[in-house]
Amino acid sequence: MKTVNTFGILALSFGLFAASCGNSSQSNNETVDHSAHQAEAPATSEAPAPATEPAGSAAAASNEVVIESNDQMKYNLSEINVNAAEPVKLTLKHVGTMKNDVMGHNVVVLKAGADVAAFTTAAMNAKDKDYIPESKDVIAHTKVIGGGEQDAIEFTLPGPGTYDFICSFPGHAGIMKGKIIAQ
Ligand SMILES: [Cu+2]
Repeated sequence: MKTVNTFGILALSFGLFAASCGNSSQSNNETVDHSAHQAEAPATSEAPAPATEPAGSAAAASNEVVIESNDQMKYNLSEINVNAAEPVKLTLKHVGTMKNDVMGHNVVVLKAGADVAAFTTAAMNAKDKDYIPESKDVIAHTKVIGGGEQDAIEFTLPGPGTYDFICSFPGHAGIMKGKIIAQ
């Protein structure tokens, strides 16, 4: 029994060590990441964006959109107002820790009037295509990301209107959905 306790303490202190180690290495990411995945290096350098939902500005049109997603299968935004005449830069961040095969998220922007339910069903069977089935209704989409990752896309909407966006990871679109209102 004593060995179990000792092991528990060791595991705990290792966990703490690993956590503090993770924090300190994060500040050094700029040098460390060069040899690693290039796609993630700019992600971390852009990361220190402050809170993305200042309560008052939700209705103000901005074409620089940041959507957060989490381990609770939620986006932090359900309505996004943009200027229809200009390109939209949309960044999806996964602020959770779960991997993309378990709690993966994306953002799929669909054409106005798209059959969201039909698209969602088709997406379930499109795992080999990153859950983006062949469809005329897709305007743009991010890749499926896991905790700690982000992906940015840029697209231009066809014109003023209301566009559905969803997460097409199986089982998520019922909750992870919203509207882009372009004026
Ligand atoms: Cu999702």
